[in-house]
Amino acid sequence: MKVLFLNGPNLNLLGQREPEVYGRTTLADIESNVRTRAKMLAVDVDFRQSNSEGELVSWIQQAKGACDVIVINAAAYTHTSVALRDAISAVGLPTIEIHLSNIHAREEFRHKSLIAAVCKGQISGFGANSYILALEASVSVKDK
Ligand code: CA2
Repeated sequence: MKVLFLNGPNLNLLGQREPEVYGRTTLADIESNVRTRAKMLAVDVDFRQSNSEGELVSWIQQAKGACDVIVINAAAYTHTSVALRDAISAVGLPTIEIHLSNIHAREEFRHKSLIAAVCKGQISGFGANSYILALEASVSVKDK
């Protein structure tokens, strides 16, 4: 089983800027934690980040036939991107939306996710552990 982790804009800055909001853990630390847990679960992981909406759309399209589940932290595109929503819907792979912060406890503009309705579910507010929870959910969501 293979899980594709996609990370959207500015997540490459994790741990380097605004630690009071997003903590001190870097995206590389998160990837390493995910890979450790994935080994225990016998899951293959592809872990990517892009600041470009188009690149994220292309990766979602290419996941068909290559991955079983997509886990996506679309970052700011969560709240704006019809293109990501359409790509997730078109590809039809089980997709799990994740966030480090609880988007529903933040500014009003973050409460709306344009991708939520085409995802299996949303994990939001558990910091770096949101990624591990999503990996574990991927295993159960795969064949449903
Ligand atoms: O909580 C999350 O995971 C978010 O997806 C993070 C996004 C935000 O736009 C979403 O509303 C919620 C922001 C990611 C930007 O990450 C930064 C990291 C360090 C410094 C600045 C931004």
